[in-house]
Amino acid sequence: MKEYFKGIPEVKYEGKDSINPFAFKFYDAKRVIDGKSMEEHLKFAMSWWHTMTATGTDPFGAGTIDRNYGQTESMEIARAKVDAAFELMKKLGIKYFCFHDVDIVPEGKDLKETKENLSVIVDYIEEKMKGTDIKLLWGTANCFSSPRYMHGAGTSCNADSFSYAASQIKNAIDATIQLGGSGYVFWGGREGYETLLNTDMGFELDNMARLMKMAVKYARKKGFNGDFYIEPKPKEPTKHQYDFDAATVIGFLRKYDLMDDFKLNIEANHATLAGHTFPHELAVARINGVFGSVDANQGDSLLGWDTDQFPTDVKDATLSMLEIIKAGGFINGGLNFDAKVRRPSFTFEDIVYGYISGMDTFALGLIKAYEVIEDGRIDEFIEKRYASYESGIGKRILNDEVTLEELEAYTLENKERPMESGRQEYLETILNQILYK
Ligand code: XLS
Ligand code: NI
Ligand code: NI
Repeated sequence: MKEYFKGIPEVKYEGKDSINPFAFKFYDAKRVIDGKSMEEHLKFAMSWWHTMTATGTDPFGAGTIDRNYGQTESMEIARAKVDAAFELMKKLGIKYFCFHDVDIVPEGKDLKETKENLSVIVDYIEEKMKGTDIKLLWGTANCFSSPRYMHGAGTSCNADSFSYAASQIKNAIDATIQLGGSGYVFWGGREGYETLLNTDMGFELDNMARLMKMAVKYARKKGFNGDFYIEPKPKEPTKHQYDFDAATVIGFLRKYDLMDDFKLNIEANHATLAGHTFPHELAVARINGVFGSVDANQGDSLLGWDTDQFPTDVKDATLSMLEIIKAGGFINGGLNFDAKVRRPSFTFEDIVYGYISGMDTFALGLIKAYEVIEDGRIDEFIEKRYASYESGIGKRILNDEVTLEELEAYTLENKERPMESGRQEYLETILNQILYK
């Protein structure tokens, strides 16, 4: 079998003092933390699009990265990509992957040909998975790149585009089921609008929900019992994306009665584009019972777009892992690196460095999150902060036992209790103490 990532050994854990560039400094897959190994906690996944397919193009320039894997014919390239992907996952010890239909196969001249291409490559991937412990985390359909989706897919004004998207989704669901995937993602790349001058927003959202309901009905009929996910993003490519943030998506799911089948796939860089933090979006999903999966990456505070960099911010990873742990960890979901190397980082080694840095960052985040939990001072502070609800009037409020009139009477009769400090600065020193010890 041809080797693509030449000269790159299997990446192993060597500890924090190692200077071997092809070793993990913090990710020790089998190390057990709170009854689960690190690999079970983190469920790292490889994104096919950024890792196997993206060439480094940007709006100002051509690709810098060769993703043809020594082949010239498109189906041969697709096959070689599968070989290279499995080699990379094995070398990195990554057990999951995620894909869009068009990442794994070339689009044919029509739907029929694309469907045939898909079936050939999905069979090949299935074959390749045998004898490995590599699994599909989730599949999805790219209903945003083709010109036919210029007005949207599920939200298009053109019923034939809606129908084409539905067909693509059907085939991507079939592929997901065939490969044993535990999730199916909707990311609404063109589901939004530029101007209300040409848009009936209510009509478009009703149609989006129709498409999702059809997808659920079809997949459940075919025996899929994994999760559907919506991946919120506020903008890019459209100005107003309908799935703006976690809270907006939850409102949509409730309105259209989709809460039983859908969870959220929270992406770090999308959170920051929405003016939130990644932990905030995770917390919104958690408290509404729809935390599902994660697209890990990071943006750049000076650039206003989805730069999809490999995550390197340990503090952010720690606070995010705290939320994920509180949400009960990953069940059907996992931690997909929706991240790509920078345009000048065009070699195969760079991809490996990208994954090593992302995996080590989240391994450290996991370790530090448990240290924060074990330390207990932050959780204890939060708990105590609400102590006025443990007895007296506070308890009666929590028990829904009082009315506005009763609260007025209580307030007239009683002296207000003194304020207590929020202690943010003190809590920040605790976090730093744990992060840098
Ligand atoms: C784009 C999204 C996309 C989804 C899958 O910004 O992150 O990559 O994860 O369609
Ligand atoms: Ni994503
Ligand atoms: Ni993204």
